[in-house]
Amino acid sequence: MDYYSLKMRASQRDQHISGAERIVPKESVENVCQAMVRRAMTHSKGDPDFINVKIEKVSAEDIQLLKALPVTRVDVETAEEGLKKAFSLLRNDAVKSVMASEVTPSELACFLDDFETNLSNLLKETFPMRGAMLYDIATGKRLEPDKRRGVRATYMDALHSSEVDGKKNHFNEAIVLATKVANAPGMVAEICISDDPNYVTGYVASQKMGYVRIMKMKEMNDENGGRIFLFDSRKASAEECIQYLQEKKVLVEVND
Ligand code: WAQ
Ligand code: MG
Repeated sequence: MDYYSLKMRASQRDQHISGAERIVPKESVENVCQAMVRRAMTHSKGDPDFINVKIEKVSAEDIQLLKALPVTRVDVETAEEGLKKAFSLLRNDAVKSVMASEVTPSELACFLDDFETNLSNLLKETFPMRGAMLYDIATGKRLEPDKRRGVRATYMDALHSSEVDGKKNHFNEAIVLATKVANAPGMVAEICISDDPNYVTGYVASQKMGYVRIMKMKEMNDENGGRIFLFDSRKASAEECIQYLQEKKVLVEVND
C-alpha cells in the first residue's frame, strides 16, 4: 500500500502560527489535507498570511512501525516538584547509559555533579527554539548543527489515527513524537515542556522508562517550554541520530 506524508505550516508576518504532519494511506490524502488547512485557518494565534502544505509519496517498505511507549503518570502538587521528579527519572536513565560504557568512578561522580545543573540551565534557553536541544551526556556538549533552531523530529504519525483531526491534541502528538525519538540511535531519554501558556503537563520518556506524564511542570500562563533530547555519543554518532529524527518515516501503534 502506498502512503503519503503531509506537512502543513502556517505563519503570519513570518511568525509561526500552526503546524501539523501526518502519514496516511493514499485514499485519505484529500480529507487530511482539508483538515490541515482548517487547522491553520482557525488557530487562536490569528489568521495566517502564508500556509505551506507539502505532500510526498512514501513507500510502505520505507516505513518503520513502532509500538507506542507505555504511558504512566505522576501527579504532583507544584511545578517545582514536577521538575524535580523529571530530573530524577532522567538521571536514572543517564546513569544506566554512562555505566554501560567504561567509566571510572570519578568520571561518574563528575557526571552526576553536573547533570542536573546543566539540564536545568539548558531548559532556560530552549524557549526561542523551534526544535529540540541534542545534549550529549558523554561530553556535556550540545550537538545541534543549528543551535538557534535545534533538531526537529519529523515524518511520524499514529497508525490508523482518525482521518480528519483538525485540532491539536497535545498528548496524542507527543506520544508519537516521543516514541520515535526514543528509538533513535544513541538516544538516552527526552524531557518536554509545552510552550503553550495554558498547558502545564509535560513528560519525560525513554525506551527504559516509557512515557511518563508529569502533570505539572510549569506555572499556568508561562509560555516557556522546550525539549531536550539526551543522547550518548559513545553509542552512536550525532549524524546518524539526527538523520533518523529528520528522515526516517515512522508510524506508531497507539493503544487507545
Ligand atoms: N521536534 C523537536 N522539537 C520539537 C518538535 C519536533 N517535532 N516540536 C516541538 N518541539 C520543541 C519546540 O522547541 C517547542 O517549543 C517545544 O518542543 C514544545 O513543543 O502527556 O505541546 O508542541 O499531556 O508546545 C506534552 C504533552 C505536550 C504531555 C508538549 O509541546 C501530556 C507540547 P509543544
Ligand atoms: Mg506548543
